[in-house]
Amino acid sequence: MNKFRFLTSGESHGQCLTAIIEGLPSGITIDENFINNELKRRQQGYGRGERMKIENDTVQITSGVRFGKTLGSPITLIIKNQDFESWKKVMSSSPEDITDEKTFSTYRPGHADYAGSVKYCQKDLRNILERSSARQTAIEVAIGAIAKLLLKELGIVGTSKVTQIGSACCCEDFKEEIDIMRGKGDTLGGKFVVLYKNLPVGLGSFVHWDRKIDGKLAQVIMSIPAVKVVEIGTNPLGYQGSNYHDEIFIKDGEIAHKTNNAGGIEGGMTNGEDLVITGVMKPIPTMKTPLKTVDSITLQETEAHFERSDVCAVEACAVVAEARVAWVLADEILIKYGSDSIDELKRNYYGSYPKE
Ligand code: EPS
Repeated sequence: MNKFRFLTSGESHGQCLTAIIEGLPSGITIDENFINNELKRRQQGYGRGERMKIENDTVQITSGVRFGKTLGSPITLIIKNQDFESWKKVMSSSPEDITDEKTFSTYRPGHADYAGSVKYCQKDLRNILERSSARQTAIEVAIGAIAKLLLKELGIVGTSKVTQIGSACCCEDFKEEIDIMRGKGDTLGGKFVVLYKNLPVGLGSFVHWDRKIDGKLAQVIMSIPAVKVVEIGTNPLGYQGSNYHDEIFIKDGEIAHKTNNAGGIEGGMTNGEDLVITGVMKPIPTMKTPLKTVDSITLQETEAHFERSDVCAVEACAVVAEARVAWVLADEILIKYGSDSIDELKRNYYGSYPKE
């Protein structure tokens, strides 16, 4: 069972996004500035849309933390949607406010609109868009920041970077690609890499499929909106066993691998090398130059709904992926070394073989 557990709630244009996190030990230092900086990173990146000019994502911690330290009780996080001011009536929970404003019925190909409306029996696709929007990744990054603060107590740190936008693999060309697509009313996807360092050996397990850490990591990356590909380590296609697998040797008196094609995971467990995960994000399906589609009410062929969107959000996606990997690592740390206080956790962690 998961030890680092949480639920999120909130619609894209609703009042706020909320999370309740449970399972963290007491005594972890919680730096609100760090969380807010992670939120800022998610909002940035060339190609983001008008919404990011409205929002200034900052977290409010309403439980579980006192004087900058976790209490061991559930932590509640809230991020207010600034845009809610313009959507109060449209997003009202009261039946008295019912309105046709902002309803739409033309499915956006590639988004959750069609399957979601069939599944939840909705004609107004606003009822699908609101929760399926990538807006919810803001609160996920705040949860990831809390997970990162736990990891930081043990010296584990993560970063990410964008390695491809459209067909451009060199960051000098990213802006140009995005500008061309903006001019066409089109969107662009891309590739990103997440890297975590200083991991212990043995997070995850080989004994059952659902305890393998690579499977858990693949799930959290694949379920980010618009992600279609996840790779761990070097893509093995075209390699022979002899030049793909990472030979083991003694380095400065310790066991190490000569290369890291496995991306830090062998047998569903961390092997002490850097964790390296690549994700590919498809182009955002909400497009200014709309695709052909069908209207869910008239069943006539028409053009897809567009309000506003990002041209490219791969940079934001990389930050979200970094946060989600932190969830998994924090969970695995708590499963392996778990305890009620950070002091106890550190004793377990530093006292365990083979970490000194
Ligand atoms: C997002 C907020 C959304 C979108 C984007 C991500 O805001 P709005 O719908 O008001 O423009 O900008 O989500 C999508 C494009 C999508 O298709 O889900 C955010 O906060 O990251």
